[in-house]
Amino acid sequence: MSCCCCLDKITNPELKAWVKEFADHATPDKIVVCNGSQEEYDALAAAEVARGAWIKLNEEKRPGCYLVRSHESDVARVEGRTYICCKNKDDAGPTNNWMDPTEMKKIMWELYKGCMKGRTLYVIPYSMGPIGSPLSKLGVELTDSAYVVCNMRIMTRMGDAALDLINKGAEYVKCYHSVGAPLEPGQEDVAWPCAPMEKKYITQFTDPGEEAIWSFGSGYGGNALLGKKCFALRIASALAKKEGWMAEHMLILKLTSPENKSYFVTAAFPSACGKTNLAMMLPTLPGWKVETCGDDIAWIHADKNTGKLHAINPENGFFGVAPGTSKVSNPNALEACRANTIFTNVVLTDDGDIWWEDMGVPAPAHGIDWKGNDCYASKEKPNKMVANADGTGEFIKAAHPNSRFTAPAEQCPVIAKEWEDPAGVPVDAILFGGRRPSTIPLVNMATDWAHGVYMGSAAGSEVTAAVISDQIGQVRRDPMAMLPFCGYNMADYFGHWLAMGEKVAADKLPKVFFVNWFRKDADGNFMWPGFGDNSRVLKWVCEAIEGKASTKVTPIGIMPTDDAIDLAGCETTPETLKELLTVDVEGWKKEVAGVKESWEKFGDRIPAALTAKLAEITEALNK
Ligand code: TSX
Ligand code: MN
Repeated sequence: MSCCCCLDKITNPELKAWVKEFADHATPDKIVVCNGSQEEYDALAAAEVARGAWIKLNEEKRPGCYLVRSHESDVARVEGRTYICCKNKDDAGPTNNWMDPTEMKKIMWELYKGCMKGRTLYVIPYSMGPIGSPLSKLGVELTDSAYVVCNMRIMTRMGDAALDLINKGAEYVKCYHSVGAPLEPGQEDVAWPCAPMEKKYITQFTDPGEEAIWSFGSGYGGNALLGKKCFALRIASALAKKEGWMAEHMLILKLTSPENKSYFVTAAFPSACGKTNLAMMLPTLPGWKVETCGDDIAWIHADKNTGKLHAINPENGFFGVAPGTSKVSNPNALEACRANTIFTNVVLTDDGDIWWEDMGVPAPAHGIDWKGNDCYASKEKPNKMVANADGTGEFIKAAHPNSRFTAPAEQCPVIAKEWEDPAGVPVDAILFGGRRPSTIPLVNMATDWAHGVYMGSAAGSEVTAAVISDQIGQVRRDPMAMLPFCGYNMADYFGHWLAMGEKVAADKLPKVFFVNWFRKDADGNFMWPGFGDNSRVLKWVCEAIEGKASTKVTPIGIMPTDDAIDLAGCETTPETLKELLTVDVEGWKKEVAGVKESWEKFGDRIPAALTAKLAEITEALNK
């Protein structure tokens, strides 16, 4: 191994020794300590283009943009291969894969042996949260993937500024990542190296003082960009429990009323509920404005100065799902990825631009699909693509359903000026939600903090035909949208939520709401127009925060009266709204029973205050 002089930049002896130890074991050809500069990024991207792995997009249409196609087997997070490793299995809880830390380290250290042969070891120092904010946390990722380096540069504050802090002695989380595909001398590399499924591991070590992330075998998104799900959610949630703050799977938005009063709202929804769309929404209500602070993760602390809960977005970019992102659903996201963006697994058009399903523009006559095959506009439907050159035959998914754009947050046209405030933004409201075609009303406010925690624990989405067949119509619970991301026992996590309610005065706590944009009528049509019209619900949320909303007390919470949601200029009829705001008592009895059942796997670890809240709601429904 040619040990390069740039290791001299690492003056923290502990960091240097750790890098050297891993390099001696993984045996890369060389080591590069990343500085985070544009030049470094450009050179890495150019090298990937030169070896045929990346495609530079049309500089007029998509300046500074690239298309990458992953291996067909490496397209999403791998929950079955994701582990929480701590000494005590019960501390990981029944919803996480667990292995003993010593045993896992033995397995993975063996996998890392020689794994970077023929490759470069990149050292990525990074900050989750603005550089130097007291709420930020540092990490160092060692990786053999240039794709990871470039994506981490967009998604985190990466490079010299973070290294400076670590050199000065700041704490950091140690992260190993390898695609798990060593190159023998003379062996030609493939475009997207990765390991077979049985060798993939995404491991979080969560014992206090032992926090670390070891990832092997996958190059994709949440498996490989270790600052995001692995650090900012799994490791951070475990740290937050210990240190008295919260790491949540939440967007953060700033809402401004026509009276020019601003509110900060966080929201947690399971996947496919449109979190990024809500974070960047264009309100249809005149005079209302939504600006974005973050679209995926919120770190929340009790603030000593304001006495309120404050949220920061630890990320620096958006790693958004491409299909469905359109001028109608999210014009701001489209603008954010107009330039300086990495696209993964979308369609390449003949003019060097990109396309995906439900982009709101007709499919190109010809393109290259995410697998690298020719695809063609369908003759039958101009918004779909097929594999046949004559435009006939079955529709294909020309962009992978989990295809992504990696775009700098600062490019979002409605990024809030507060988005990098080192003190975070004061949280006025927390929304939970899910895709619930029946029973769950459009909006419902918690009576108190414990009720809000109950609401979060009950979140989930109904399983649709697109997923697994034997569960259609059933609710898949995803408490606080954290099921795949909580770094410890979720029953203890509910307890931590309850404890956070004690950290600030009751009147300074955010109000908690449950929303449902996805109710369907008997014919299967959506009853609520959603998207920008959700501003009508947010208006009521603000009125409720001010104590000026028109409300009714119901067995399930505090709800708008039938005329309390502003429908001016909205296609929804008052009759439909009334239905969206009716408590379906029989449906709710089943709902509460479903929540209770979802708690069974936690045994008596479920906090008593939550059991009491469930009993209270049940009793009110039976009255
Ligand atoms: O993101 C969505 N939001 C939040 C927007 C701020 N989606 C897309 C979900 C997939 C990521 C929604 N889909 C929303 C919503 O509020 N609502 C729906 C359901 C829906 C879909 C289409 C229509 C109405 C509702 N109407 C027409 O297609 C004309
Ligand atoms: Mn997410």
